[in-house]
Parts: sequence; structure tokens; C-alpha cells
Amino acid sequence: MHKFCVVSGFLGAGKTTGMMAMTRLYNEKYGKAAMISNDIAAKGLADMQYANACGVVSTELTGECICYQTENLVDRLRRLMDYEKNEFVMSDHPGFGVGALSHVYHKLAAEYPGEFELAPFVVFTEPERLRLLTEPEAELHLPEELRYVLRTQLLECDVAVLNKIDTLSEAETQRYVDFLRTEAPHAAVFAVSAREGTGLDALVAYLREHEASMRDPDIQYGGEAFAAAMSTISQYDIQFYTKVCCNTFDGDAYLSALGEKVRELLRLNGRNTPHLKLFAVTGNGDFAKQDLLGIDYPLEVAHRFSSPVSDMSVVINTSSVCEEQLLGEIIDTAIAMTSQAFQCETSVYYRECFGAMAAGRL
Ligand SMILES: Nc1nc2c(ncn2[C@@H]2O[C@H](COP(=O)(O)OP(=O)(O)O)[C@@H](O)[C@H]2O)c(=O)[nH]1
Ligand SMILES: [Mg+2]
Repeated sequence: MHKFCVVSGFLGAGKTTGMMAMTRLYNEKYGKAAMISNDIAAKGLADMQYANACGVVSTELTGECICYQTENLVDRLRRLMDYEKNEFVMSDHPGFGVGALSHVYHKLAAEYPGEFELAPFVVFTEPERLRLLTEPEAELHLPEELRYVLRTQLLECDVAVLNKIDTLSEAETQRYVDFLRTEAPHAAVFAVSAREGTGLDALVAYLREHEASMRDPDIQYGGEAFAAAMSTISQYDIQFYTKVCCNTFDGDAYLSALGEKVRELLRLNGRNTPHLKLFAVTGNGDFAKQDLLGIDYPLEVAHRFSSPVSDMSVVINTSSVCEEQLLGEIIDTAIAMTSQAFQCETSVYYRECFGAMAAGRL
């Protein structure tokens, strides 16, 4: 079998965590599987580095959405499938996660007929972001233009996944599942916890047994609502090296302080981030990962260092609801203040900051 599927969903919905868990599960139960991290960041994605550090085979396609780099995607799939003998490959889809049906599924079917079996198109959702649709009156500190993105994902998906059910009661889970069934009547609905592994067996079995529907709903791609949503978002990516002046320091505390400073400055400026990823790795491979999922939520610690560190490489990737220049200033300031507080010297390898709409990479 040579099966490929796209795992889409909103920023922070759990695509990476879900693909990592599904790759592991597939490897244990069925055969060889791999995942591709795709982002509009230019290189060295936190997602790919984190997955690999956790022992999950992952490669990256960077710089723009897989929607616009079909040849690169096909090269990668051929390498992963024909040469490395993976049976099942998943790729995610940058932040906005819309348009994969026509730009990936239909393109692969038309331009490479019969080469890849296409598994159902999966969209991850999670309770807090679904509140944009289920509680339109709630003050979520996110622009209402983003509702287009969530609605469109539900319009397109073959499989709607409710993730993070570990944060919900059974009754709440049922309420969200019912909502997904109503909003996406064409889709199969699964309730899972990617973090705890709940419900993933059934999801992976479904993807093995079913084919993509190859529906092609009109999502007004590139239209007014699409542009309005896109123009609320800017991307900031940085890779830097930081070293304490003497002895060692607590790398986890550094990442938390940095994440908290970004949150504080975003809040002060009335801006927000649906997802900011902080990944850090030392020369001997010890690593840590934290995620900020919005100014109203605590920092999530996905992985801690096993011991104090003296130096580390840090990657930040974020799509945030903020103008590009302000976002750059906020994160640069947060890095400078945190490094000063921890008496660290910082050198930047790479930095980019741009408006998602202007860059045209999504
Ligand atoms: N509570 C909970 N958190 C999760 C779950 N899956 C992912 N997360 C967290 O949600 C955040 C975003 O996850 P990630 O996989 O990076 O989302 P992506 O942006 O869609 O790839 C991280 O802090 C994860 O640890 C889950 O099943 N339960
Ligand atoms: Mg991800």
C-alpha cells in the first residue's frame, strides 16, 4: 500500500501531535509510516525538529503550503514510499488549512494518476477554537474573520476529528461531536486525545480502510472572506543560539519566561496568537518544547529538558493575529528581555517576519 493523506486543521488544533501519535501507532500495528511537516516558515521547522527529537520519522516541506509545491511533495512522497518503503504518509498543511482538496488531492489525482492512493482528508478541530463557531458572542480575543477558516475546514473535510477530549467531560465531548456532525454531515467524526492516544486506533483504521471522497466544494478560495481572514495573520520565525555567561541554567524556565513575555506584550498591544511554538535543543540532543495557544491560556509544556543546560538552539515559529512589524518588535523584545534576565548571550541565525496575505505562501 502507498497511501497518502493530508491532516489539516486550525493553528494549534493538534495536527503535529496527532500525526506523531498516528505514525507511532501505525508503525506498531500495521507497517512503516512517516509524516511530513509543512509550514510557510522558510526552514528548520519546530514541528519537524520536535517530532524527530521524539523519535518519529519526520521530514519537512518549507517556504509555502503544499498546495503550491506539488512537485516537491511528489518527490518527497516517492522518496518516502518507493525508497524508504513507507506504506502510509501524512502531511500537515500550514495554519489556515483550507484548499487542500483542490490543490493537493485533485492535483495529485489529475497529474499523477494512479500513483498514490489517497486516504480521506482529515481536519483536526479542538474545543477552544470551535467556540468561535459554537459561542459567537464569547470574547475570545480573535477576529471574527477567522470563522471563515473553521467553517471552510468543516466544509472540505472527509474526516472531522474532535481533538483534546482529555480536557472535556463526556457530555461536553458529545455536544461537540454533535456539532461537528451537524456542520459536516458528509464527514466521519472521531473524538480523540492525540496527547493521550485515546480514539486514535479507530481513526487510523478508518484511514486505512477508506479512500478520499474527492469532493470539491466551492470554498471561495482566494475570495473576500479568505483574504479578510488571511490579512489578520502574520508569520514570525526565528532560530537563535543562546548561551549563559557561566555554569548552567534552567532552559525550561527560560522558554517559559520568553513565552510569558510574548503573551504579556501581545496582551498589552491588544493582539493575540493562536499558536506560538518554542522548541530548544542542546548540542547533546536534550530538548524542550512549549506552546502558547493564546493570551488567555497557560503555556503548555510538551517536553522538558532532562537536566540544566549551558547553551541551546531555540526555534520559534508562530502565526499570530498581529501586524508584521509589531509582531517582530514584540518577539524580538521578549527575546532580548528574557536573555538579559537569564544573563544569556544570544546570536540569531535566521529571522523572518511577514504578513500572511502579502507573502502569498498559504
Ligand atoms: N490537552 C491536549 N492538548 C493537546 C492535544 N493534542 C495537542 N495538544 C497540545 O496543543 C498544542 C498544539 O499542538 P500541535 O500538535 O502543535 O498543533 P498543530 O499546530 O495543529 O500542529 C500543544 O501544546 C499540544 O501539546 C490533546 O489531545 N490534548
Ligand atoms: Mg503543527
